[in-house]
Amino acid sequence: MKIRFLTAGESHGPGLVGIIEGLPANLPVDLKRVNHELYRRQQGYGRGGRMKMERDQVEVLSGIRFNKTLGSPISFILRNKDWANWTEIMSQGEGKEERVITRPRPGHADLPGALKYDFDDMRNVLERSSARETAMRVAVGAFCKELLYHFEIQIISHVLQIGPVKANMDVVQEMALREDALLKADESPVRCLDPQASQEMMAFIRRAKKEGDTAGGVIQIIAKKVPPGLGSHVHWDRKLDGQLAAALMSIQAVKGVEIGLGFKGAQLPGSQFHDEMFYDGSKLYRNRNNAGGIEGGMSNGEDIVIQIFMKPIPTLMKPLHSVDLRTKENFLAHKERSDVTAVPACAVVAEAAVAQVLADAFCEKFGNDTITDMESAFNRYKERIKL
Ligand code: EPS
Repeated sequence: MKIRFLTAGESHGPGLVGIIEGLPANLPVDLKRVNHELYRRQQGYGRGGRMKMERDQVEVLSGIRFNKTLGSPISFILRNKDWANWTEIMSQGEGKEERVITRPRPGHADLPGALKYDFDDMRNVLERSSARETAMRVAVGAFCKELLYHFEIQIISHVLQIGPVKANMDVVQEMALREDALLKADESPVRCLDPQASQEMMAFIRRAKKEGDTAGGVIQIIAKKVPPGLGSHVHWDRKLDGQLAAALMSIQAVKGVEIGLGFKGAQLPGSQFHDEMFYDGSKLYRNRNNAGGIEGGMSNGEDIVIQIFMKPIPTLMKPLHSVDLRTKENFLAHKERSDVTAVPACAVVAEAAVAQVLADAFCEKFGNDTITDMESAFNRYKERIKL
């Protein structure tokens, strides 16, 4: 592993902190672009009150000088505006025991976290398991995207399904290949490239909200212009698909990852599943991309295509059945401010996770001391394989 990162911070604490180590020196960094990624994560139809309050922006503490990386760890903080309302409840010294959580939400980290860490106030679990932490993943991913942009790699995401409402695959697959796909997805309040389905998804979210319910969905992430040979077949923990799946599954509420055609491939014979190769006189090409751009744990030069499933958020305004852990009485689960759906935001977080894994694999393949050495290694490689 060449790129490492740590995140810290509680959802209603003073702020979030991130450190990323391993990006090469002299990489141009546009902090406006980094903060724009944080803004993108805050969008999406169906989000709760918190996103109206916060204006997520990182303040960089180290690792960057004159708009370029130094090769040293980049560290940054993001202050929670909501902290002002939680100073006593989240105090690091004496404080107030208020908003105590004793009734675990089914599907949330509440119960296993309380048992594992010996807490009877599950606020101590919620504060860190909260998807607020994904703001830091997006910041880490945004720095990694700066490296990928430098080598013209683009990562896009769009929403395929929210609840039962599905996008028309013919419409979205064609649009996803266009240059402006990311901008078009950003323009939809649900990040869906099918305008008709976008409207239906929003109507579904409104219905779920009225019923005190939440909604999950399916997201597609595509990485374009990835060179072949990232990752490796030689050892299990170096396989690119394994690394991508682990990074994506570590995002709060993500419960499934498919590469390329995914589970639909189970019904096809090998002759229809695998992507045939042809030579057109100057370059090798394929008739399809069912492999999703990865063969043998390595990128193969095609677009990397991934789908992920995000489960519905477990905080319901019409709560499910639960048990009070202090009194052992049957009760309804804890309820507090939350989102009806965060699927569009999760798509932006997923882009960041993919960016981090690809940047790491890129550094492993081409070295990560300084950008000029990396460029020479990359150009030499392109020349050898005649990309
Ligand atoms: C989130 C911040 C949270 C939630 C949401 C995502 O803020 P709060 O809990 O103060 O409303 O809006 O988190 C969850 C849904 C969750 O289950 O943790 C954010 O910054 O994205």
